[in-house]
Amino acid sequence: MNATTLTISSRNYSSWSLRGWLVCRMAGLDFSTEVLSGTDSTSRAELLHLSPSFLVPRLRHGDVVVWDTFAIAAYLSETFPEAGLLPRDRAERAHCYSIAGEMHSGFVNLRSALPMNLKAFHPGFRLFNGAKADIERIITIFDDCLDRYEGPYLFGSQPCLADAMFAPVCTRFRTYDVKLPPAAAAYRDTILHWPLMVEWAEEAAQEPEEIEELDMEF
Ligand SMILES: N[C@@H](CCC(=O)N[C@@H](CS)C(=O)NCC(=O)O)C(=O)O
Repeated sequence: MNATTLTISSRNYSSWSLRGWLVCRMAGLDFSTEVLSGTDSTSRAELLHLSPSFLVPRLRHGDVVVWDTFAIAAYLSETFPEAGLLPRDRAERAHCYSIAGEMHSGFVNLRSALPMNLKAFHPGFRLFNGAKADIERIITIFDDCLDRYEGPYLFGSQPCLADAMFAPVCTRFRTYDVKLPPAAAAYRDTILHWPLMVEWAEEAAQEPEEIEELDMEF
């Protein structure tokens, strides 16, 4: 087994697994992916043993163990500084940390009302006001970045940590048929066609059918 292992849960439902996997791939890490479903007691016991937070993603890189998406990204950007996980410019990096941090700690209404589910499509989905406020803020973030750094990714021509953090949101915009202004819609499509996202979505499509308890933010 590869000494470098990323532990994740569902590819279809787990937005944090997706973010963790994206940053590992963007860093150029050679790793194997271990999927723990989290729905049966054996998997949960295994997860508790592997990840002190009881949450995925969790990365083992040789003798280093790191969990929580932001910590994994920080560790990878420190270990592979040339991989471009963060913008080179200090002010841009501060901006990237700020919006990635907003995603990591916020948008609770969006996350609970519009859970990631790559296989689903809900045309005309009715949004409640709390989720609308989150979506408006995310559109402002996208517009601001695309305007300042000229796209097609949030900080210019290459994807960085911020794109990994917002990638699951772009899948939710498609799943729940969220109407977006043109620049944000173009960015959503850039993310959905990002080769790493296409690869992840293809593997998610192979997962066993929907598990009801998982159809919630997670
Ligand atoms: N803040 C954490 C959130 C991680 C998280 O909530 N992970 C979910 C899956 S998306 C999880 O492990 N849930 C527990 C379980 O599946 O048993 C991070 O950034 O990694």
